[in-house]
Amino acid sequence: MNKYKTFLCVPIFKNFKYCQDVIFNEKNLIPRTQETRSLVEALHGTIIFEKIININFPKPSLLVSENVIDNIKTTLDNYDIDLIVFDCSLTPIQHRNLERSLNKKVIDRTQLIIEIFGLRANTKEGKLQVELANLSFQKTRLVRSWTHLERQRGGLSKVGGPGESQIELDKRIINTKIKQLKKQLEKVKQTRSIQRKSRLDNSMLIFSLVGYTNSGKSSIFNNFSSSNVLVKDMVFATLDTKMKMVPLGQKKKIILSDTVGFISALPTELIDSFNSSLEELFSSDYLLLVHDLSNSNIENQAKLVFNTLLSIGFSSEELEKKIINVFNKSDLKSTIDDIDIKFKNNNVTTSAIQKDGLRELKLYIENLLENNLSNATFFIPTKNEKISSWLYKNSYVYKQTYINEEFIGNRITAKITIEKLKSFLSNFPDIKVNNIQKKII
Ligand SMILES: Nc1nc2c(ncn2[C@@H]2O[C@H](COP(=O)(O)OP(=O)(O)OP(=O)(O)O)[C@@H](O)[C@H]2O)c(=O)[nH]1
Ligand SMILES: [Mg+2]
Repeated sequence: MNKYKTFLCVPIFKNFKYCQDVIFNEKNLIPRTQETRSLVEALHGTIIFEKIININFPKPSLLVSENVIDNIKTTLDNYDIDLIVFDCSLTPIQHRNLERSLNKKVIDRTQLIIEIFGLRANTKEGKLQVELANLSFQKTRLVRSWTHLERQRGGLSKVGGPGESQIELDKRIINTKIKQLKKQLEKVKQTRSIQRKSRLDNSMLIFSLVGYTNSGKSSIFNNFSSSNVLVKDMVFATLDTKMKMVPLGQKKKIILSDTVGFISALPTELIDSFNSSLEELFSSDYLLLVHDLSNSNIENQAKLVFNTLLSIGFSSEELEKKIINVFNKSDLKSTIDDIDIKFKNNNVTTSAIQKDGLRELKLYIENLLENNLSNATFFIPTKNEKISSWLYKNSYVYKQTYINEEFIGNRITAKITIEKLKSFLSNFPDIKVNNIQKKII
């Protein structure tokens, strides 16, 4: 595969007013640049040249000064470059003028991330979401001036295709397409929601692996579920949510889900589009928040994940109950004493690669299950057999005895979650239930 020979420009905004995102300041330069290199790599780019640009006041028309432009031009004369990546968000005007002045294809961080999502999306829903994000982005950038890459390589972008950016895409056409896509997405979402409902109609608790991209979520998922999800030292290796049943000790089972990783300055176009992938998280009983212990930006990454979870609708109290911090990559750095993150006390330290701490994590989960389950004995009259099947579906039944005395029917002993027990009691108020082990509030 052809690799984009890339010139990476990393702006540092000296004036805090211009760096709304925590990653764009000087302090985070090293981890941020590492992350952007990884993003470029994920787009099959090879970085030929890298430049840090200090910006006091971003120029509305060009972002940087003429001096900087001349400087970049000199580099372009000396190296064979086919793509310039600005690691920030460019306005449409800045974007167009930079391409014109530098006479090269320029993309910003937003476009970089959307393109990677475009490469990675596998499911129908994922593909529709990326297309929608891409169109929303294109809509703001109808004036495009450089088409070199599109013609040579068949396009960086899925939208348009070879040569199409030559023709100015008409806003009206884009809007119609956006409407159609939204409709299609709604349909796919409805189907998924039905599937999810049927999947959730059982007693298993759902644990979702969430966290910053590249922290090791899929590595843990694969270890627990003997799956083969792509694990790669690359941002956004996973895009589509995967769910699998994981057996634990004593006949207990959970559903484990692996989700898309978070990243700083995720394009708003994508946040909107990917809300539905994150919606899966609402049905989770617990969130296994995976951190990369070896990353020097770990606290900011944790903050970003936490704030995103808040922004999609979780409350802080809910998160406090649901989050279990998994400090992964302990083979690279083992201490967590110097780390200051929310709800740090609920934690397990792991190394997915060396399979350290995974047993402890399983035990931690088993304990949670134990605390969440109550024993109970149900007396189901023969004429109410339907209720027995409800119990089989919604609890862990481990004993059933037929009784033919003053009561005729089945005595079923089961372990059941408190929530399911509550719903049983309200749905079937006439059924006798004994030996409930836990208090129901
Ligand atoms: N040293 C070390 N590397 C690890 C560990 N766990 C995962 N990795 C590596 O970290 C990289 C990312 O792992 P993934 O499991 O793909 O991470 P992820 O969180 O699923 O990433 P995305 O899907 O991109 O969000 C891979 O190269 C893994 O081999 C670990 O415990 N120690
Ligand atoms: Mg992954």
